Amino acid sequence: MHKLARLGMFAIAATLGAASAAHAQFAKPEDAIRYRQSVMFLQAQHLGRIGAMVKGARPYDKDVAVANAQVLEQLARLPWQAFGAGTDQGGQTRALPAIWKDTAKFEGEQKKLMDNTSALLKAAQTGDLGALKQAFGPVAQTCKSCHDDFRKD
Ligand code: ASC
Repeated sequence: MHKLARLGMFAIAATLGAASAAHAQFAKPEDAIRYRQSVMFLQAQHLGRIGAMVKGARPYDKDVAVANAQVLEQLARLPWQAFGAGTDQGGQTRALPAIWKDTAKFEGEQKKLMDNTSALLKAAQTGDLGALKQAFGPVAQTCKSCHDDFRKD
């Protein structure tokens, strides 16, 4: 195959790969549930690492803050595609029916998390612990407000 044609095929494959990651289809509802729960597990881990510095339990380290904030910014985009129709599993998870009823509000929480994690990354990149502390609150608060409305207990 011509070099350029091969390059073109690669570009198309790479684009499709990125698109399918962003619009993942799940083989079965259990996979969607495991996916979103896995993402939220990671979110708790990475937010916790920044939280430890914000609360003074760990020494402040700009590089650690940035690395974790980068992961959080990416993770914030991921869980939502895994809340598709038919993934409520008859109330066997902590996902509340409001997720599928009050879609606009749920999407508002999604946007808040994406915006607040982007702000957290920018704050981390300043290297200023005070800025990191300020940006940490809104992220944790968004976890909480979304769980209050859309998660059981
Ligand atoms: C976490 C976690 C949450 C949020 C929330 C912040 O680490 O598991 O649900 O932070 O507690 O208020």
